[in-house]
Amino acid sequence: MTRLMFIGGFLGAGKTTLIGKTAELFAGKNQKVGIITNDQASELVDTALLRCGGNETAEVSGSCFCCNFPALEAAVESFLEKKVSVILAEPVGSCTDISATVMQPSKDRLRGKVRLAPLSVVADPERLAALLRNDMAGFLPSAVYILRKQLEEADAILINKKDLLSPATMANLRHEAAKAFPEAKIYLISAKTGDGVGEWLADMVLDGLSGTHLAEVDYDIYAEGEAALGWLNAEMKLTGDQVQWKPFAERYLHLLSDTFASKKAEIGHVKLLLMSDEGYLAGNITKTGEMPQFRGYLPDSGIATMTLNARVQMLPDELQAFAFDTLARTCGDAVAFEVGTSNCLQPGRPNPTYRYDAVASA
Ligand SMILES: Nc1nc2c(ncn2[C@@H]2O[C@H](COP(=O)(O)OP(=O)(O)OP(=O)(O)O)[C@@H](O)[C@H]2O)c(=O)[nH]1
Ligand SMILES: [Mg+2]
Repeated sequence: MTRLMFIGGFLGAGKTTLIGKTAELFAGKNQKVGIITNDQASELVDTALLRCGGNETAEVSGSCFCCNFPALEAAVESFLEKKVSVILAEPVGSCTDISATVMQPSKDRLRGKVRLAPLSVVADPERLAALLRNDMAGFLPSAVYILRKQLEEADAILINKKDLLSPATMANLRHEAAKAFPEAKIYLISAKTGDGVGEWLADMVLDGLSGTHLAEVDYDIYAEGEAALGWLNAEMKLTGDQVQWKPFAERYLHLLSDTFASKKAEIGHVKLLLMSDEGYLAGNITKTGEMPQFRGYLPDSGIATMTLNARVQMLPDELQAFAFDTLARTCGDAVAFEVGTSNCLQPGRPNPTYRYDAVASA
């Protein structure tokens, strides 16, 4: 039976990177994989990036999985028709209460069709350490609440980016996370290198451990936390004369990072994808003040499309204005940009299709 795996966690924790790595591992065993991405709006960097990696992808956009469960179900069904062995699904990084609103309904509504894997929640080690120290300065308490609830409801917590950690930091984080979130099994992984991913995957096939508990979630605080983050999804065409795209993207992300830092607007995740017929370049900043990280390669050329997704603690109109002003500064006279679509929003109050108040039988 097809396995359905939900891989959640806060913005920028490494969900998409882990999904890409996991898909690679399954594909290496000749297992067909389907990936479901999810966002409040269309034009997703994650979907485009996963497709660049050769993955078959379906998108639930315009609403999160919990608030549009029928769309999630339809995406699962479409992959079942294609006879995939595994479906990997990434909920929106600012969503929580996934156990009550996605895992439990999946047990009932997809019974006999899929084997549901444990709810895996990916955590950025720096953010996790800050949360455990009660020191997530920068984010409003209601946004921090979402991160805490995501970890509370997890069956498995994956402390990611272990390639950046010393052995002592790893041991300490594992110990502290186990104390704070005793209902979850803790893993240390690097989604980037694949270190530890095999060990976690081996446990994902164990039945009976999925959606084992619910977190108590106050929807007033949750809604306030979601609304604190402005959301911008935009796509544009860039043209110039043999533009060097890597320095261009570096300049843009550095300028954006400086702009948000000067406004004291905490970054959840800013990601961009530059594409042409000859390649792609993805750039990310997951925290205020962080150096941009890049993947992929895009040769110099006169034309490229850019998809930009930004989740930043500020009003969406302001976010859009900063993003475009900063782009104009980056382009100067050398590059022209034409906006195709741009959608900025403040996520509304979560209103789940189903919400269980008890764990459903497996
Ligand atoms: N060093 C290191 N960086 C990583 C690792 N996993 C992810 N990253 C980086 O973290 C950033 C965010 O990764 P994503 O996979 O896009 O994060 P996400 O959780 O899908 O983010 P959202 O979809 O915005 O919620 C990217 O720059 C990744 O390259 C890891 O294991 N090690
Ligand atoms: Mg992602």
